[in-house]
Amino acid sequence: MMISDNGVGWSPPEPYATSRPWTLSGNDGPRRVFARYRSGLGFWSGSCFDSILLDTTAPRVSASPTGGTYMEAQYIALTASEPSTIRYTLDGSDPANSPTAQTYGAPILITTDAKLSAIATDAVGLRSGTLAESYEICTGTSLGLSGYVFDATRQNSPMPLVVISLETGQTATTNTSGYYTFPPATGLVHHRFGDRPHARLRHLPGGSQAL
Ligand SMILES: [Ca+2]
Repeated sequence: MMISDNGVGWSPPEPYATSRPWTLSGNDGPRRVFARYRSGLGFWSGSCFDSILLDTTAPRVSASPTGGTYMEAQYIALTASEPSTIRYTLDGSDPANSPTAQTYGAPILITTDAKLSAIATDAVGLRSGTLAESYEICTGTSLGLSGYVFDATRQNSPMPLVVISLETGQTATTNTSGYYTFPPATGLVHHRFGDRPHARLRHLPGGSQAL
């Protein structure tokens, strides 16, 4: 028998076998594999072929919008670079085997902080790397700051002590971890200062939360 991937150039004749490894050359896509057989009398058959989808490329998966801090709930759209099944989690666990993993169908509404992990698997089972995006959703009543920070001393470690002033006139000072808390009279506000260009307040009527 002889094998070909174009029906023109053929492999050297070899003993008949019901299966045989065959390396396809060229790019991914629909391909054909041709074969010819020789009878016991020495006559070669015409060529026959079968089709295969050659796919050696794993998909890529991306999220829009990407992770970050948002002041309102977000719809997160997941996109694969080729037709794929996308699995995801919102708790940071591995979407390949987590019990919380879900199959993506439509944009995901995120109303609270979430750690998105997603993988895409294409039609032949090739799997993307794991996409990881963190979302911080700051919702609730926003409290204005008057002048943001009016006193910051840098000698404290690991975080500077910063005095925060609200429009109500109340002030609070960060601790050495960078957290500050206003009393419940204003709605409890608890935030970490130092990792953003200016303080952003989160109003948590039900209690405090370390970000
Ligand atoms: Ca592929």
